[in-house]
Formats: sequence, C-alpha cells, structure tokens
Amino acid sequence: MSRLVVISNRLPLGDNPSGGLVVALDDALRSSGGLWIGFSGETVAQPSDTLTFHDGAPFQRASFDLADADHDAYYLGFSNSVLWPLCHGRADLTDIVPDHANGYRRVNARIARLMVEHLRPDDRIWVHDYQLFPLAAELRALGVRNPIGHFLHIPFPGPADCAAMPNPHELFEWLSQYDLLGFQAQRDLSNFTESARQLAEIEHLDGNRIRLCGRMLRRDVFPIGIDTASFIAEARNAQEEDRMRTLTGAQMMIGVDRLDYSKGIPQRFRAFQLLLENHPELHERIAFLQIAPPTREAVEAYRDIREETEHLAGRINGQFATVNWTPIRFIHRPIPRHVLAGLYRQARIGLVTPLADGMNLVAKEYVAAQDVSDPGVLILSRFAGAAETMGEALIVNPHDPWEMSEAMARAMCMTANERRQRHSILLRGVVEQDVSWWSAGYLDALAMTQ
Ligand code: GDG
Repeated sequence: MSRLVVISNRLPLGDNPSGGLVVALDDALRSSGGLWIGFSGETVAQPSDTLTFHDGAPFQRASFDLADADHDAYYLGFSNSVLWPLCHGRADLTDIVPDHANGYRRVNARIARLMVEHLRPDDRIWVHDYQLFPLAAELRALGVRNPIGHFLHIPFPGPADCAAMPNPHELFEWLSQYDLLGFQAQRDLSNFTESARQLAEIEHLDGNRIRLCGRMLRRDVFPIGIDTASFIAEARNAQEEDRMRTLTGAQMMIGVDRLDYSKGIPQRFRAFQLLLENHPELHERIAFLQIAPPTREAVEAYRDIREETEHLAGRINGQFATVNWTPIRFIHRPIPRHVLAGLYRQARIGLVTPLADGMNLVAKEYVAAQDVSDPGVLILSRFAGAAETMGEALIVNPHDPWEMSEAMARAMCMTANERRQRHSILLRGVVEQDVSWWSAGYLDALAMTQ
C-alpha cells in the first residue's frame, strides 16, 4: 500500500488535549501508517528551511516553525479572522487586511517547498482544513502529480459569505487543484456547489465527479466520527462519577466547547436563565457545568466572547444561587480527557448548541459516554453537522432561547424508557460511523480518483 502523507495546520506534539482535529486525526493515522506534517506551535525569528522530524509516535512526524509575522498573517489573520468567521456565517467579525492574505499564500507556498523533497512518487496526500486551501495549487506548481485530497472540518460558506472573501474566485481555483474534496455534511456540499456556480465555473459530470475551473475532481460528504470504542471504555472507567454526585446534589447539564463565538455559549446561558425564570421547580435540581478552554485569545472577537460569557454566568448565579446551589459553573481551562468522559457519563443532559459547526464531536462523545441502562439526553443544535445524522437528539434552534429552555425542561422529565430508546439509536450511529469508518471511507474515495 502506498504511503499516506497527512498535513494539518497543527502537528500534535506531546499532550494537546483540546481540538477535534487532533483527536480525530491521531486515530486515523495510527491505523493507516505514514507521515504527518504540521506546524510545531513555535514562532521564531528565523524559521529553518527544513522540516524537523520527531520520534515517539507510531508514525513519522515532521514539523515546521513559523516567523512571528507569518503566524500573525496566516494563522491569526487570514485563517482565523477571515476564513473562520466567513465559514461560520459571521462576515461581521471578519478583519480583512491585504497583508494577511499575502501571508496566507506565502506560508502555504513555503509549506509546499518544505514538503516536496520528502514526497515519494506514489504517496497519497491528505490535506486538512481551511488553513491550507492553497496547498495543492502550490504543490502542483512545484511539479507534484500525486493524488491530493482535502477535507474541510468546518462548514463550507454559502454564496453570500464566499462573496465576502477578498478574492472569492481564488478559493475555487485553489480547490480545483485537489483530486478529492471532502465535506462534513450535505449542507456543506450544497453550499460548495451553489457558491462555485455563482462565483466560479463548475460543471457536474457524473456521480461525484465535477469539473471545477476547468479541472476534473471528485467531491463527497464524509461525516467525521470519534474513536468510539476507546471513549466508551474511558467513560466506563471514569472514577469521577460519585465525586460529582456528592459535589452537586442535582442533575447535571454539561457543555464542552472551546470558547469560540461559533459555539453559541452566551445563547445557551440565556436559555438556561429563561429555564430558571419559568421553572422554579427546577431550582436546586439542575446544575449547569460549562467547560470552555481558551482558544485564539490573540484575536479580538475571542476576548469579547470571554467577557460576555463570564458576565452572563456571574449575573445568572447572582440572580438564582442559594447557599446550597450554584446554577452555573464555568471552567475556563482544559480538563483531562478521562475526567471529561466521566463527567459526560454523569450528566443528565448534554448541551451542544453551536450557531454553526462542521460536525461537533462533543455530541458524539456525550452519546458514547452514557450508561446504556440510564442514559442522558442530548440537546443538539440544528446547525451542527452532527444534526444530519443524530435526529434522535432533541434538535433545537440555538437562536431561540424559548425552544432551548423548553428542551432542557423536557430532558429533565423525560422517562427512562424514552431516554433509552433515543440513546440506543444514537449510539448505534456513533459506533458504526466512528473515526476509522470515516478515514477508511475518505481514503477509499481518494484511491478512486486515480
Ligand atoms: C473542528 C470543527 C469538527 C474540548 N474541551 C476539552 C476537550 N475538548 C475536546 C472535545 C472534542 C474536541 O475538543 C472539540 O471538537 P469539536 O468537534 O466539538 O470542535 P472543534 O474544536 O471546533 O473542531 C468541528 C471537528 O473539527 C472535527 O472535524 O467536529 O465542527 O469546528 O473532542 O472533547 N478535551 C479535553 N479537555 C477539554 O477541556 N481533554
């Protein structure tokens, strides 16, 4: 079998707890073997012009450093202040700076140059996510003819958001240089097709084949999963359960998200406030634990969301707390994975209500972690990619605090029978469509492109 080369923005070095990409890819690569290339996480004055190889993983790992100015432009700037907000329907949060777009192209060109000397003629190359859209075009310019696939972990923007990019046509030219484009959900495939139709040239050939900007390629939907078997085992082994029960004395509702404006955390806090206003009988009976580790704090929009979230949590606690009960606990730090698994298992409600999300792995982890004889209830936003395959959750509109608070009330009084029925269907999906199923499906489709 030919070697698999994976490239993602961030190479996992040592313990790197949060981030769906890290969690998902590690498992996919172990089973396939090969080389994983990514950013070391270090910014330096003078980055080296070679890759650095690392020991200690069951596959080869190689990293590159970035110059400070390149990190600002490529990562904080174009990737996370233009592409991320546009892909999550927040054109109002973009910060378009021509130098950042240039830096984004420059870094992708540099990564292509660093990679090319390590490539073998029969390698299959799998590129991940929005930070690396131009990479195939840069590799092609250096003469690379290998099959190259791209998988987008976040939503693909519709025509209005694509049109808000500085140079929308360029995005489709970049994408046309891949052999396979993978998306999380049907929603993304439709957005891609419609945006390409309006802003570039796209022709549907047959099956999954299209001609994009004059080049033939394939595109399809590959909903990402989790390492379900290991997560189930982790949750079963968790020792936290009893400790949590004595700590809270109430049913727990849990949210776990990087503190990102796309995750809808303030909206869910307001819905919880409404729940407590309208359901006094639930006072002291429900406790909401929100775990939200920090992320991208150098970007202004992320500092704003932190302030808003802390302010709301303080206000709600001030309004409702009693000497025995704190309605919201907000933890702004990463929690170890095995502790998280135990907390999910203990929680009566898993609250996953992003305003926009590629897939959302927390929804799947919550389901995997449940005790099948007494499972909790998943409340899931219709704007998470996961909603396309997890219809047995209580599906909500995260912009509607009334609907969300009523879903919380309903989850609190749902019979064990209904909880078990819903959970068993959800669990079957999470078991069948796990991360190995996802990577195998993607790699089969990539093989078909040759
Ligand atoms: C992107 C897309 C897509 C979170 N806090 C802690 C912690 N986490 C872990 C969760 C989960 C992961 O991070 C988050 O994954 P998500 O899927 O929810 O979200 P993103 O980070 O935005 O990931 C997303 C994903 O890529 C994969 O394609 O699903 O739509 O946005 O695994 O458990 N883990 C630990 N401590 C924490 O405090 N250990």
